[in-house]
Amino acid sequence: TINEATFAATSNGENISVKGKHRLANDVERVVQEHLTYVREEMCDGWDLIHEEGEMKVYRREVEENGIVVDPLKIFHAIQGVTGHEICHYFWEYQHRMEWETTLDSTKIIEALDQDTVIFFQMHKRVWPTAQRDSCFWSHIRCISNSEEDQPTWLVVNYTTPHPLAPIKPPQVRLIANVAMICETIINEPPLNPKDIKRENIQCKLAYVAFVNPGGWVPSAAVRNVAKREYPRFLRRFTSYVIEQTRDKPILF
Ligand code: 16C
Repeated sequence: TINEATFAATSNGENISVKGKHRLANDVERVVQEHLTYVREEMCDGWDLIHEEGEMKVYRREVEENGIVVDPLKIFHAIQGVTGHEICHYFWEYQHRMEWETTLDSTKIIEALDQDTVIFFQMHKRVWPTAQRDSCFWSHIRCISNSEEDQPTWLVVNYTTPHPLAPIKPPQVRLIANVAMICETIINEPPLNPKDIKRENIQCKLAYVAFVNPGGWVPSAAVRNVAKREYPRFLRRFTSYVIEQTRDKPILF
């Protein structure tokens, strides 16, 4: 039988869903797999290290499409005392967002597709003198088991999608984002009994990947300057927030 969700998805000719899955499940699967492949690729020609701060390394590749800056960005970081699950939890959960996001005027969930996938509508801070940007994207959190012994990989992907509850209303410009946070947990000098693992034994290796198209022309130098300043600022603030929030809580593996 065709359920309502499957019919809605097939009748407009896109996102043919498998029964029991939501209408964007195939999209989510494809983009998650692309990120898992992409994050493992070597950083070679064309990538510039634009910022280094302790364990944090920010790389960027300069790319323009029709005169619009769409520079891919990759950040690698290592954070002591937190797990990949904790980092992804705080990055994905709506109720924490405005506590660490400094580049937003507002955020809201406009649809829940399943318990791990929601659709956000966000209004970004205006960068004078350019038009204000908004965004609408599905946001998916996932745990991937690698082997019995290893800690799982956790990831969050945020990927632009259109939505009837989020029409584009000029003068706002819709930006296009494809962002991933991919985390592994390392346990240093593991005690014999896993129950004895302390925060000082754990470390999260994090990769943050962003492809952002501002959705319309913005002066190249301005975008690159804002990006170079704001991405490290975001990761610094976000990771300190997670450390602060988890300090006295039981470790979430
Ligand atoms: O990943 C981040 N946040 C997530 C939850 O909100 C989500 C966000 C995705 C959108 C990321 C693009 C942000 C572009 C915003 C343009 C306004 C910048 C305002 C600056 C205010 C001083 O995945 C963390 C996102 C961290 C964003 C850092 C800002 C990067 C700027 C990129 C340059 C775009 C310039 C466009 C000019 C209008």
